[in-house]
Amino acid sequence: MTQQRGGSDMQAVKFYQTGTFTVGNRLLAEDERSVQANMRRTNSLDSGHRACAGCGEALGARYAIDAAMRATDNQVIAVNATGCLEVFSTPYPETSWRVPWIHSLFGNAAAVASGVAAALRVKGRTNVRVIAQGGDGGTTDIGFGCLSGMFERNDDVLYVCYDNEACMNSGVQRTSATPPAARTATTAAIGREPGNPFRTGKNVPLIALAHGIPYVATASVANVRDLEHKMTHAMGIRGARYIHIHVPCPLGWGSLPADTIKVARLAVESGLFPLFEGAYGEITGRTPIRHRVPVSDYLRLQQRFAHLFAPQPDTARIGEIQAIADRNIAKFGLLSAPDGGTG
Ligand SMILES: Cc1ncc(C[n+]2csc(CCOP(=O)(O)OP(=O)(O)O)c2C)c(N)n1
Ligand code: SF4
Repeated sequence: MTQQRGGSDMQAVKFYQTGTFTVGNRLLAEDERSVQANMRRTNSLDSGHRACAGCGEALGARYAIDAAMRATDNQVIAVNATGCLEVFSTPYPETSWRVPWIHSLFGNAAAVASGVAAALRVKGRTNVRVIAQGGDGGTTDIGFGCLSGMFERNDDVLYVCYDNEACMNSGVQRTSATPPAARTATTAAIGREPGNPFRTGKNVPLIALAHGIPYVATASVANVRDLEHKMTHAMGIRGARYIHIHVPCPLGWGSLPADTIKVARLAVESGLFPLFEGAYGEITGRTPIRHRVPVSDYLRLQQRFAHLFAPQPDTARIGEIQAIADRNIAKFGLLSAPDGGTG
């Protein structure tokens, strides 16, 4: 619509719903809106950090810690393993964090967090909650012993793993979370088995669940409500908790920065990254797939899988990856409605 005033054309007024104020949120009661829809959210990872454009880890960390801040009335201390999240957010003497934040070594974030929780207990400050966070390399590989110890002692810490499926900060080396066939700096796309070999894998959320801890969940930056719900639920529980968030890395995955959410969503919708919750050793909930897609839709958007499609499609390997997704869908019941939910 063009408005006329004094004979001159005025700029059209467009009622777009942009940014965090989406239609869905506005139609909901205030206490039902997402944390990210609230202008007064903490914005725990503030602007000015040095993450790559489209970094899923930066997005995931802000979503997660903002939700934790709201759930605890801002009483959070974060312990951060060495990795991209730490390096891009805190180039000395600057920081983008708006929460009390401690940098640990690459492999001991869980142990440092356990120590912080113990100190708070001694001081009688149990209203202050402790979160440890790190990448998949710092969590599923080098920090795995400390993490398992934290679980076994049931320390009062929530550990959040931002899974970008490789050691990105040090130049995209393979980790135990790297998917089969993915090209990394240490799994070249050459030879009889190009990319990361097909092996057994290492499912750390299920391993966490096997410790019998009070809460385990997987989440994705593509589903902010689900992620916030899980963070909020975790902050309401005492003892050891674990949330594993899938966070695309445009640099390491060779995806477009603008496609970060699309790529994350396709990982979920294909069944390659199942969203589920568990407690005390049992799976208690799953987030169903809304529109199932073939894994090739997900793989095709990422240069790390380019060798699967050219010079000709590697139907055998794509088929093996599809079989992994199919097994996940069957195992977690991802095509049915969530337990107790409306789906
Ligand atoms: C004992 C030790 N080994 C190696 C390093 C070098 N290093 C720093 S960060 C990093 C990789 C981090 O990968 P990940 O935990 O997956 O986090 P991302 O950077 O991918 O977010 C490595 C190998 C280190 N800091 N300490
Ligand atoms: S390398 Fe990946 S994880 Fe690291 S800042 Fe860039 S996009 Fe984020």
